[in-house]
Amino acid sequence: MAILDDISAAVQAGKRKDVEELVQKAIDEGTSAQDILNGGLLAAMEIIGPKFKNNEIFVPEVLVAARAMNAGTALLKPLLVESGVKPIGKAVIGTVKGDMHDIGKNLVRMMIEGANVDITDLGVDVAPEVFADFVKDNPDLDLVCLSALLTTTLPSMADCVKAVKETGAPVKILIGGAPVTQELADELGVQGYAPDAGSAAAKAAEMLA
Ligand code: B1M
Repeated sequence: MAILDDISAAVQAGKRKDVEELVQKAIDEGTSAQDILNGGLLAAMEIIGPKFKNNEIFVPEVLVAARAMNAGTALLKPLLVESGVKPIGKAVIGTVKGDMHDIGKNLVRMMIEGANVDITDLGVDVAPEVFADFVKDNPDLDLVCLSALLTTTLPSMADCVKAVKETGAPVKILIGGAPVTQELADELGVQGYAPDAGSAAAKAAEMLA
């Protein structure tokens, strides 16, 4: 459908106003919220993710695209709720204790949100007990996402993983950040690692499937 391709193109170009206008037009023309989400907004993310991963586009482009995408999702949200389309899962994200870096974490959050996941952001410098308390307070939580940018905060990431595991809740854990590797994920016994925001959204969707 041409309008869905136009929505996808506008998201990729980061044209927030165009996205809002086109999504509203599609709604007014009777296109279902589900089709707009899958065929327009999420279709754009499927193109942006790999491009970012392959260094064809960079942080500023991804940020504006994610913002444009979120503007479109905001218009669809009430309709999706009405038509019973549920997010694919519930997640929480934060940068681990001692670490104040949040640019990458914010990108990851936006991309995961774009994959239709209900995600809460606990911010930066998040202590293990804060993650653990959130897990305990939210029994319907599926996924805990931990970000670390400093080699010195990798032990803090390990503490967060330990605290979440000790709650005994059946949540999965996804980790990432510049010094984080698949080897560390294996060592910590977590279910997921992603090297960048696009892969994190794909991995989260895979882990929630
Ligand atoms: Co800091 N810093 N910094 N810094 N900083 C780095 C990370 C550093 C590599 C710079 C360097 O020395 N070359 C270095 C770390 C060295 C190391 O430990 N290996 C460093 C240092 C040492 C420090 C301080 C200690 C400096 C000091 O005070 N002496 C200090 C620490 C403060 C603290 O956290 N306690 C510090 C402070 C800061 C600022 C506050 C000035 C600022 C942060 C601002 C902010 O975030 N609001 C800052 C910045 C901006 C950087 C650099 C320049 C850029 C980081 C960034 O935002 N990159 C960085 C050097 C660099 O990377 N060139 C550096 C862009 C972002 C999109 O990428 O964050 O990697 P990134 O996120 C990626 C992936 O990592 C991944 O996806 C993201 C998107 O693709 N990812 C995940 C991230 N989280 C994920 C989670 C996932 C999956 C993927 O699943 C849940």
